Amino acid sequence: MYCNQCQETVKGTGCVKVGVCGKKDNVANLQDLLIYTLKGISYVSEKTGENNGAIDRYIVDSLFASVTNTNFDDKYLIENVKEGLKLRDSLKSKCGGNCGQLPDFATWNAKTDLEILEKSNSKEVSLQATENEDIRALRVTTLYGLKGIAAYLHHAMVLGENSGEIHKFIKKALIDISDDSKSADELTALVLETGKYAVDTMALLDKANTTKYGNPEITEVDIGVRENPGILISGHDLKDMEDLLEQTKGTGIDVYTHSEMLPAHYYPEFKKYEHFAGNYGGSWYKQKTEFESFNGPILMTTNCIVPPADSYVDRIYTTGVVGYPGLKYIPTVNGKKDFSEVIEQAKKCPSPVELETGKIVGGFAHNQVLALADKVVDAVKSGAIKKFFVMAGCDGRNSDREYYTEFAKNLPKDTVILTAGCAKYRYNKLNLGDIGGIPRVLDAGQCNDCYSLAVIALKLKEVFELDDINKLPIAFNIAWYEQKAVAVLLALLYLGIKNIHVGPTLPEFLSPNVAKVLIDKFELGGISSVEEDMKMFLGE
Ligand code: FS2
Ligand code: SF4
Repeated sequence: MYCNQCQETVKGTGCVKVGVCGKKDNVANLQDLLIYTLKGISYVSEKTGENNGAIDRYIVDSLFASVTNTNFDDKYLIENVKEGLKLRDSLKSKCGGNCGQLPDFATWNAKTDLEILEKSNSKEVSLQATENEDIRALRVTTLYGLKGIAAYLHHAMVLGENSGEIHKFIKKALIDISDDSKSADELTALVLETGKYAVDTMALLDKANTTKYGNPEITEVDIGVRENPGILISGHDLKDMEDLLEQTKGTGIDVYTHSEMLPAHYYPEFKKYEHFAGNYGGSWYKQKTEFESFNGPILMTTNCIVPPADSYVDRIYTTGVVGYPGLKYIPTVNGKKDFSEVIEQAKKCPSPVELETGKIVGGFAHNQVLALADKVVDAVKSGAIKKFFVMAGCDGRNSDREYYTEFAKNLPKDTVILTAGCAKYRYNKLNLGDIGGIPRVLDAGQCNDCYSLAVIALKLKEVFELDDINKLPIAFNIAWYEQKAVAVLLALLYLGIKNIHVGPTLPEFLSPNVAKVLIDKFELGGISSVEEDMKMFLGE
């Protein structure tokens, strides 16, 4: 195995024996083979001009399954590869067995699981197969951006929104990153084009979420517990959230959110459920202790799942593209998910152990912030707000992320943090106060709601009649972990935002030359110490 797709990769070398995330070598290799299979499907689809919804869905879900902390199940991946080969070969039949010269990813085949495993271990399948480090870096940057796009597109599709243009781009990009004739310049352009489609996909998901569940609004979310037994739901899938709330109505079971599901509380449509009790715990990496003390069943709708501890392995369920060997899985049958097994188990469980009490405030997505625009603009004009800090993105296990807590604590009191994603858990319980009634931490929602932060920035640019978004009093100090954050970063670059600082470390998969291009063109930077960075951001 070789995997360097997330921030926690073993520094300088990538994960080679087992992932820091817990991914085993066979799973890492099978994920690479799945990508190889997708390249074959995309290639044959373009060659034959044939395409259909099943192929698009398959590509999107397979890319999503390979995102960090999503699917650790080798059997799922083997079955997925088999399905991909069938889809590819059904496309090939459209050219009557005469598709011309085809590359290996469009022709290879396997009859047994063992052959699939052997192929997954071969050199040509590895993402490292590209020898030139700059070409390799540009290819994987595009691929990781595509994985993030696919995750967001999956959610939009679940809610009935779709885009042929985005599917078309994903297939084209999968072909281009396999095409040896593409130059570094062409691949650099492809990386930036990936950013455009990341913006489009986040906009599509925003439309899907707000059309179905209303616009997020200012909401106080309880972080204590009630007396009933509960079900904890994590991940990003709002349709699962809705279905679980519907199916638990009147059962005496309370529903709590964990990690990235917290923003579900901000949507008007979910407020009607009296048993929607609050948020339990913090960000994804704390699940080993927090799932234990929760006492009831846990439903993982997307990443981030970590290898479960024995103390709760019998009460954690996966669904959608999430997988972990041995865990119970809730399938979709005739377009529906039946959570009755989860609910029945919850009835037999003790109520959750209280971890904390109080409330946190969120719901500052674009519609809500724009409703407060006059207040915000006045506060900027009067000097009450000197600067906004976009501190969105991901959280992670490593202690160096304490930087973000310290940074938030040390920000001057005339600054406001704009956040989205699980990065918020580093500072959303600090009680940083408000500025004339505007909270100093404005949480827009999940990581995909970084789109909201971009919409807010563009609106402020318009209100202040600026010709360049970079003239706004906004600094970007972003934390990344997995590939959705790569898509978000590429989206921000595409929108022309410069001087974004990314931490706790810059992506290992960028070669020195590719990193230099991003630094020169976009003034992309890393982080250093809180003190140094504070001076740098505040221009002192
Ligand atoms: Fe956090 Fe994990 Fe949101 Fe990422 S819960 S790092 O999946 O996508 O953000
Ligand atoms: Fe390592 Fe991250 Fe890949 Fe897991 S996803 S194997 S931690 S680089």
